[in-house]
Amino acid sequence: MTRAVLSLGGNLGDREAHLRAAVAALDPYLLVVSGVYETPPWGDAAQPAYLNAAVLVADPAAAPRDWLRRAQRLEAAAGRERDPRRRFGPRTLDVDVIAAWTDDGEPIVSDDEDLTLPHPRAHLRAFVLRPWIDIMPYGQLPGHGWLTDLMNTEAVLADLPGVRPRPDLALES
Ligand code: PH2
Ligand code: MG
Ligand code: MG
Repeated sequence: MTRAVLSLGGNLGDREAHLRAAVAALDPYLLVVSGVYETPPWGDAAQPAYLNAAVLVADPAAAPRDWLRRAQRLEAAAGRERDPRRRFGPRTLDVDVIAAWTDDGEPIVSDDEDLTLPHPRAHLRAFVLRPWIDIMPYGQLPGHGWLTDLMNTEAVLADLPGVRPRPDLALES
């Protein structure tokens, strides 16, 4: 059994439809879905605003690699195209495995180059932490401590004012 937190984001095409389709496809594994947030593009300013959300998923049979494979399948279903020259460039849908835990609640650590767990930059990203804290208010990012503390770091505080809730786009059915 593994549980995982997935970060969902996209800024091309029908952003809301891409998030909805991903959440619908994850339905068999879905435990909790965050609110939707409109967020300024991080890392490459010349692109539209993103919609971001986070989900907590569980599967008795899934290893961390299975979450990665499922994430990539959802990106492909949204017509994701990768531009190797723009690492942080625009995309229809990005699904990142942020953290995963065993059945016993032990954090899974991996430095595999395809799947680093926990995600190496999650602690710095308001667009990951803000939705995540919706679904795990007492959560910790393995290796970095309480989400509530991470929300108060300089890097995250600088970006938080730009992160706007979109209650009109609730993904939960
Ligand atoms: N994802 C990126 C690059 N920049 N900015 C926001 N606001 N939200 C994202 O999900 C995002 C980003 C690369 O994965
Ligand atoms: Mg990403
Ligand atoms: Mg990604």
